[in-house]
Amino acid sequence: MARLKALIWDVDGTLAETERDGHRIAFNMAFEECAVPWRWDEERYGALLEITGGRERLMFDLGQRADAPPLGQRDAWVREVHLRKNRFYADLVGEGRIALRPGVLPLMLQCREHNVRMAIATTTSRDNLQALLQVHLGTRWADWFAIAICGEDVQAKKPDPEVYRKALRALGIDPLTAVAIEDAPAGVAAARAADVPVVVTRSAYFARAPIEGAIAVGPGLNTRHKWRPCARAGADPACPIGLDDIEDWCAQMASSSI
Ligand code: XBP
Repeated sequence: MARLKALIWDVDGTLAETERDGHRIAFNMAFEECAVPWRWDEERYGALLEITGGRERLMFDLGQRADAPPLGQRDAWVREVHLRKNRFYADLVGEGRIALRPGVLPLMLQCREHNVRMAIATTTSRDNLQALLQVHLGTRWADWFAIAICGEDVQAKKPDPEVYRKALRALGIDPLTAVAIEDAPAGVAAARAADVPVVVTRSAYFARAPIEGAIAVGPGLNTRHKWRPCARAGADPACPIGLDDIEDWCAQMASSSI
């Protein structure tokens, strides 16, 4: 492979456990504020994650409820609840209640040190991204990334590859010189359809989900334990995953496809 030029980060589930501990809680707070009795428990929300996009997820759920608002009012209702959800979400992450997943910051710092550019490719909105990253990377968080493509920047959300294609175009690089970091099958499908190799750091909701087409799958970037293929031999297993490991996996992918 040509040298790794960019890491493209997914956000929800990959940078932080924002689905279980953030969006889900914030949706429930919005339901309460809108005086509806529904609450999404962890299990129900996990099943709903098959639908990407918060508004789309809520609309899907309404389609299964007998007590949902009438069809003609649904769009406006969903918009209103989603807006409120995002306000609660910004408060939750703004208070620093949701940490970055272990291993994320060390890999980001290594990218900066070695001039490997970074990008964001996410289904969530720029406001939600900003709320999360300014707490952890500071008010100049955007300077860490060459480009951030968010939900409002695309016509079709993941698993559609548009978000990755846009990120590649903005970076001006060949997909095989980038690597995506994802946590879930929809994200893997989006990156693969754009020909970007993917490393999967499984999140709580996708701990056992079948993953196809990734160059490596593991439990988190903070450890070299339990990665398939194995992380760099001889390195301390307690060390986080680094650029060397990612380049090894890319090289293995390249040699197995000859
Ligand atoms: C994950 C998603 C998002 C969030 C909610 O995006 O599916 O929909 O659950 O975000 P990714 P919004 O993994 O690509 O970061 O409510 O802002 O849509």
